[in-house]
Amino acid sequence: MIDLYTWQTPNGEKPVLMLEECGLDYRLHMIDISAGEQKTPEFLAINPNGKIPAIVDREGGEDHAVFESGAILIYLAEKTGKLLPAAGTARYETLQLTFFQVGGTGPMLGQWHHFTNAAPEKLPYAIERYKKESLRLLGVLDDRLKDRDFLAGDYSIADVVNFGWARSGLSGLKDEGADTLTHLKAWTERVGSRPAVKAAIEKLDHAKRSKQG
Ligand SMILES: N[C@@H](CCC(=O)N[C@@H](CS)C(=O)NCC(=O)O)C(=O)O
Repeated sequence: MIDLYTWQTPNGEKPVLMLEECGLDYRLHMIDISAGEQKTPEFLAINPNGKIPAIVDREGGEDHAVFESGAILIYLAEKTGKLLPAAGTARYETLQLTFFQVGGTGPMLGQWHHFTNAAPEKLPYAIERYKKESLRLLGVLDDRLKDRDFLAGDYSIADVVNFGWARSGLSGLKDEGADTLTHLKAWTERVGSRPAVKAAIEKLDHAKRSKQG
């Protein structure tokens, strides 16, 4: 059994999608980041970085904790042999598009969102900088998808990791130019129609509502 500690955010939904795709048994523990539950000593013992998501794999005799969403997806892919080719060009194409997300669209869209919606002061330079870079990165994905169904050949962890942030960027930046990214939009619809993705989104939504009472 795998324990998953997460919340309903684009980073938090990635391992839920992956666990559903892989058909693994897991327990969902909702860590309310708006209430600071990611900074409790119990959670910091699992992820000293104090951010969701994290997993503890309790199978195989020894508990194994993994944090960082990209590392969690690679861990689960290697555990099951699913969604990450074992070797060769296809493996490195998948990994490069996975790292592209965790080091690119995630942080850039996260900062754009922060400076646009949360910062106490409106800083036009910061808003413009993160908007421009987010749109550029989403454009790279859009271009890649102009002649293929999935980001790295067959459906893979590259699609799982990019899905939530692409959807959030397309919606948040719709009036700022993201509405022209039609290949990316079609891909989010393709990925979003997968039964495992639908199940993951529903479970996370239900778990959040139950937690909030
Ligand atoms: N690079 C990390 C980012 C994780 C992250 O930023 N998590 C956010 C939610 S999306 C979080 O826990 N925020 C609460 C905080 O920073 O205290 C990953 O991909 O797992």
